[in-house]
Amino acid sequence: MTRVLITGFEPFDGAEVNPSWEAVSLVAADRPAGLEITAVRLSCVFGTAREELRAAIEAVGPDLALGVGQAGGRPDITLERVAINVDDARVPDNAGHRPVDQPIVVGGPAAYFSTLPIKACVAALRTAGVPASVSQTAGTYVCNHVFYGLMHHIATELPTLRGGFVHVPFAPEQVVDRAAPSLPVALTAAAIRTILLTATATRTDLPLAAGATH
Ligand code: PCA
Repeated sequence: MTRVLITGFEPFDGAEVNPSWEAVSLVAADRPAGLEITAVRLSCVFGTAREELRAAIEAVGPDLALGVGQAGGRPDITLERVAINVDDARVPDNAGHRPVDQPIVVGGPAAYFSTLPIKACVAALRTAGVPASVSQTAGTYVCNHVFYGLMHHIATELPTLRGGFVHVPFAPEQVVDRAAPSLPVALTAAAIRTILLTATATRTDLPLAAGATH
């Protein structure tokens, strides 16, 4: 049995839903075999979200921790490769804060890599018929903040915990009045399930080319 912590986010930037939490809660309700899943909804607030994640890790003691967030405008499921040590908010968070060029951890490394098999996850998703790719940036907003916080926690205190982050597209109901890509929440949930099962079963990542020129 693999103990898994998955997190989604509350809605932000004036939205009414956040597909990351909608999908994560579906995955937890579905109880995939072999996985003991705890789902936690994080605030979209710098600092607070990291503290909520830390408390959840302490409460659950997971083997695997996967953060999930919405990346509106992206057309596919993206496995994040790297978390960077900077907060630079395009819009205020849900507490009205808008940090610019602030380190997440003062004196911390510039970046951490995901320790999940991101290439194997992309391959498994594509095989399952779900559009997926590797992303080279998780942005500089609350998702990257939580991802960096997770990887810093792992690097400094919990070396056996495996962790990473996935961004998901808008849900269709968020884009009914504009030409923007979306993915049904049930498909996003199926994708998260596939990622968890692939990450559990895969210790050495595939050498799949998934780079980008920008
Ligand atoms: N997406 C935002 C924060 C919360 C969310 O779901 C981001 O990409 O940073």
